[in-house]
Amino acid sequence: MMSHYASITAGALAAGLFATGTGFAASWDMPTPYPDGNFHTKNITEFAADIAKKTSDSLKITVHSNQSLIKHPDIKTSVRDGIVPIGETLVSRLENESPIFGVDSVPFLASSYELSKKLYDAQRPYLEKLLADQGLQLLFSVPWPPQGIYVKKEINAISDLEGLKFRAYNVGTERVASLAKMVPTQIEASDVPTAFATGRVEAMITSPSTGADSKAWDFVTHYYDTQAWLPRNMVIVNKAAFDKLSDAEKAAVTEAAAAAETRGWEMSKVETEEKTKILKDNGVAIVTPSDELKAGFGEIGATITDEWKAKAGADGEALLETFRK
Ligand code: PCA
Repeated sequence: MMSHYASITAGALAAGLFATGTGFAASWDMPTPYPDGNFHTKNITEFAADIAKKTSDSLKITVHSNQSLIKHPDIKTSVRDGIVPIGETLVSRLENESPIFGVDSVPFLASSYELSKKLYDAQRPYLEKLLADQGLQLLFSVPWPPQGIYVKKEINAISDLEGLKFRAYNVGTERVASLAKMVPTQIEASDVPTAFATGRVEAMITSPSTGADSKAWDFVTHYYDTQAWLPRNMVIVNKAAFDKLSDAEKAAVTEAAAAAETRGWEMSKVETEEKTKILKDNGVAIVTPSDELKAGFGEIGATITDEWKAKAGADGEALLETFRK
């Protein structure tokens, strides 16, 4: 575990966590999971620049992208424990803590930006409560483009996926794999190219963004544009670290977060088209799923929806009711 934090010194951390609100400039290290070129990272870099500007550099955030400071599975815990004051994670990566975190990855529940926004609005109070219970505060949350299937062959039905080694990134994608009789393995986005190159996996479901980031044309031939769900990332802050900021710094963070959320949703929409074109330009066949494939995936979605409802209990029911209003 320590190796993840090797690149920051104890002194730098102490300065980041304790020097705020006392007239000294604060510097915050911010681990994120995805690469520099990714739109989420670009948005966060702008968020950090915005805060530096608004506070005349009294609060400086250094973004450590691509799991370079802390591995994705450890980012939430590290922010909770105050090892770092702020970080980004995929919301649904936390589904094993509570089903509420995974609602954005239930297939076909909310597969447009409009519905994704409605689902976020419905989820937000529960999300904030779950995070607050761990001393965490939600700053903003931005969706990935809709999720599609990457494979090395033509697929016309779910049965064509049977037996494939499938790259998963959360509980929901593991469940999709199991229901399609595939064999799931959890792999972080930054490890996708190696996982395909070494044969650990041979198919995945993700966005055109992560497909383009990982140069999917090197290892697959087809992209099935299933538009199954739009999973979101979130930026969270350690509440105790936030509370140590001056009022002006707090306002700068909150305002920059609101701006980043609006900007991020717009970037995501633009990204969908741009990155799908990049896949195409590099020779990946962009395919609209056949009716049979759609129907089969639809059934998997219905099963996962029922399973999610059963797991998520009264809170889940209330969340879905708000969403459907
Ligand atoms: N990219 C991330 C999560 C969803 C997405 O589109 C990934 O593949 O890990």
